[in-house]
Amino acid sequence: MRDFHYYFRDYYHCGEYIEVQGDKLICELSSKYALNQQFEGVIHSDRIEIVSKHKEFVERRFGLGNINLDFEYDPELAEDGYVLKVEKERILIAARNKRGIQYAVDALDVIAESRGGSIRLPLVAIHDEPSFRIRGIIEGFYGEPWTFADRLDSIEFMARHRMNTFLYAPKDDRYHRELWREPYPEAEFANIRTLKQHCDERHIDFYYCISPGNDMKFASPADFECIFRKLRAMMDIGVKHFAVLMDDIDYVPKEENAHFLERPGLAHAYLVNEINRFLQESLPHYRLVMCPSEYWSYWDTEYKKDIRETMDASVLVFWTGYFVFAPVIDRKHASDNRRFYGHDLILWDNIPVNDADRGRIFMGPVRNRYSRLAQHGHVGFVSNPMNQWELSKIPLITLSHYMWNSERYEPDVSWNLAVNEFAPELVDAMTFFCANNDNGRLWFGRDEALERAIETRDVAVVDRHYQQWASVLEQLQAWNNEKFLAEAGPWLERAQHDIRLWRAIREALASGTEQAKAAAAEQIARSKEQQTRIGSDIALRAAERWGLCPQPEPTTEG
Ligand code: LTM
Repeated sequence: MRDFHYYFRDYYHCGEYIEVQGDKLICELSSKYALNQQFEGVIHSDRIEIVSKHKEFVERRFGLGNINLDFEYDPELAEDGYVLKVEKERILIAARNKRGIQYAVDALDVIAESRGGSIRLPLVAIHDEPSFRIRGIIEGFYGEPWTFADRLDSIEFMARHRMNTFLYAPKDDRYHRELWREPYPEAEFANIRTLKQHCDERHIDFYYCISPGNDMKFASPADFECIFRKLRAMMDIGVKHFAVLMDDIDYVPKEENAHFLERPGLAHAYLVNEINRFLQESLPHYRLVMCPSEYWSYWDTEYKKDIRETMDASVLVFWTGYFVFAPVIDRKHASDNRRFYGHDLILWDNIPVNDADRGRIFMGPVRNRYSRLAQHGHVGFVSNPMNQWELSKIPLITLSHYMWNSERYEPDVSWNLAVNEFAPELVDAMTFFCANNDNGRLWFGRDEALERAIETRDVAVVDRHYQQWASVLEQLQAWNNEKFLAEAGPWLERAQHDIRLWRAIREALASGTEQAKAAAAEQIARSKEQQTRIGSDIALRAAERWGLCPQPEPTTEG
């Protein structure tokens, strides 16, 4: 029996099923959700089709469906939440917004089982709703931004993983940060327009983020006009949500800024309030988020006080947990900071971003986040991923589970589900690859058996480790995911190098000849030159511990 209890918040099933004839669920829809039906974009499965009873009746094709489907509007449900009931004679979906309907239809696809000519559905009642109202991705890292194709794929990915928000903020998009005053060139703007359209089609909220803090003149109407012009251009293509990012700048006011607004908190609140006023005048519905310069601390400051006392209450505030890469975010950090910032918060989690660790990839799950952040003023949770989009998917699946149901989240369960989803034909190999590239910012644990082997000079244990690596590499390199192979390439090469290093070490230990020792020394030297790193450098550390690393010549100076 397939078990969905981890995937859905409340899942009631007593062991009964119905069998629907045909390869597809052709759902005859009766809807009390709205008088004017607009359900385009809620189905993304080849196995589900919705035919409207009314339309079919008019076309005299009534009766073509193989199951009845009722939609209902339920204002009591949480935003994006839904109820899905499979009964003997019909399916019922209740939701409060269109995204809720989409998630319910997706859920139907998840529980349906194709059985060659029929579809089996469990008789169930599912009541599902998210922990966070805002869930998604902020493309907010330094270094090479994602490609346009990556972004389109990420939108699909988010929709399939019950995320609803994409914040566009690549640090190296010069028009987002360095050239914030200048309009986008036509080609780049056209890409943003297409991105926004895809977000609309998949019910993802698109946020345009701007980062003027490096050289903004707070008293300059011309500078404000540059910002408004940029936001206006975005509004013209339908963008409704915005963020002002004041992270990673020298935020101490100088010269005319200091004369005008003395303290950075006052200056940043002023900037955001002006933008908020502009949005209020321009849009009936929008959201504005700001990232303060002090986004990672967990104590109160004058800056936070100025923000909480002077910035408009409706503006949401980002923070990253305590420290830029927070190993732990607990209840006290969360509730203290809600109080210090004085606004509803969105956690900008720097997981799995690797822009500060370019030699590493972080394939582990999110860990150690308080299970009830939402009960302490956190209305949103977004992830800042790696420059490598394809590799980000495994950690992001675990994050999507946390965002949907943080109360029940279990890192290792989610990690396993993520690997199974990402590489179903290669689960063992991918699990090994991920375990050896766990997130060094979150998890400091090491493989105990290997650590003991290094301590006790247990060659056989290390040997088995590298035999496993050799088999894993062979499997991964034969996989038909080109994008994965391109992005993971440097780390696969590094693993190949470690295997060679280990073989040289083993040879040097076994034969003890000067020639073998020299060969090992050469591999060791090459290892030390490598930019990329995997896990805890077992072979190199074994070589160091076992006295195989050439010692530097003692200097005669002094
Ligand atoms: O985290 C924030 C708010 N800002 C930057 C990010 O742009 C960057 O990707 C991460 C990781 O290096 N660190 C930051 O400080």
